[in-house]
Order: sequence, then C-alpha cells, then structure tokens
Amino acid sequence: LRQRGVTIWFTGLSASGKSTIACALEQHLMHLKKFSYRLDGDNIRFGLNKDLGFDEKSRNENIRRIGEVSRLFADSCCICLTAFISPYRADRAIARELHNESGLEFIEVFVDAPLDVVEQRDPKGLYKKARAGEIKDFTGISAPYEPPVDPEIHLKTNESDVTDCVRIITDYLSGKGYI
Ligand code: GGZ
Repeated sequence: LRQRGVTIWFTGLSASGKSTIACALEQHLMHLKKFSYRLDGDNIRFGLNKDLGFDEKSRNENIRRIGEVSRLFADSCCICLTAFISPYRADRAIARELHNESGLEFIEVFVDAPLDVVEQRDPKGLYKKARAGEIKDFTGISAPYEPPVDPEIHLKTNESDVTDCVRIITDYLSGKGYI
C-alpha cells in the first residue's frame, strides 16, 4: 500500500459528535479510496470489550485495548479512527506513547461541546437518566472528563457543523501528506 498508517483519536463527552464526525470522515476517506477503519462502541464494546463496564478501572482497560488495536490498524497502513469518550488524560497518553514507540502518529481530536449543550441534545436520554441517578458513573455528571491540554485538533461542535469539522481534519491530514 502506498499509504502511511495513522490513528485519529476522537475524545469528548457522550453526544459531543465523535461518532457522527468519525462516520462522515470515514465516508470522505472512502471516496478518496483510502484504507480506513473506524473503531467505536458498536464494534468494540459489544465484542472485544464486552466484559467491561464504566467504572474507572474498566474504562482504563477499555482504552488500553483500543490503543493496542488502533496501533495494529495504523501499523497495517490503515487510517484508523477511534470514537470513544476516553475521559482520562493518562489513558490517552498511554495510547499516544504506544503509537509513537512504533513510529506512528497519533492525532488527538478534541470534540468539544459544553455540558449544557450535550445535555440538551441527549439523543438517547442518557443524561436524563444519569441526572435521575438511574445510570451511575456517567461522564460529565457523576464521572470525570479530563479535556485534552494540547490536542492536535480542537473542534467546537456547537459552532462548526459536521462538514466543517471533517474539512478541518482533512486539511490537517493533507498538510501531513496522509491524503
Ligand atoms: C458514559 C456511557 C455510560 C456511562 C453507557 N458513562 O452516547 P453513547 O452512549 O452512545 O456513548 C456512550 C458510550 C461510552 O462508551 P466509551 O467506550 O466511549 O466510554 S469510555 O471511553 O469512557 O470507556 C454512552 C454509553 O456508552 N454509556 N454508560 N456511565 N457513557
């Protein structure tokens, strides 16, 4: 493959737009005939990581495994997209280090939307349940989210639409020669 592998790591609150943007980016990369693969809750939390919940230790292990898997994809010359809350800075730093040790770039994308905005969106009613105490350890409500300090890309999804966000990422990728 005449393609360099890389991992694009989305992080942000539930309903911030991680999956939506990752899906749209994946579509765009497909049109460009780039080899890419998206890891998200549907193919990871229901498979490889179905033994894990949402307490801190489980999230650490969730992200550790996703870091390892995304490195394998990137190592196979794939543009790997990951869309997980990944709330802990230290866990994201481990995933980044793993990539760097293999000579692979790790592009951290902060999908930023204020809590009151994502709580308004609440597409699955999870924030409402969390507020009511029906879901414990819910990120932003009863569990922490540690925002990235120096992400490669910072998207504000209450100001930019999906198309804008995808363009910001593809501009970055073409600047680096990935596409
Ligand atoms: C946060 C939860 C929780 C709790 C279930 N806290 O918006 P969604 O529904 O579709 O995405 C959320 C997803 C978060 O899983 P991740 O693997 O991305 O989390 S982490 O990176 O922190 O390990 C949400 C749903 O699972 N969900 N319970 N308590 N989100």
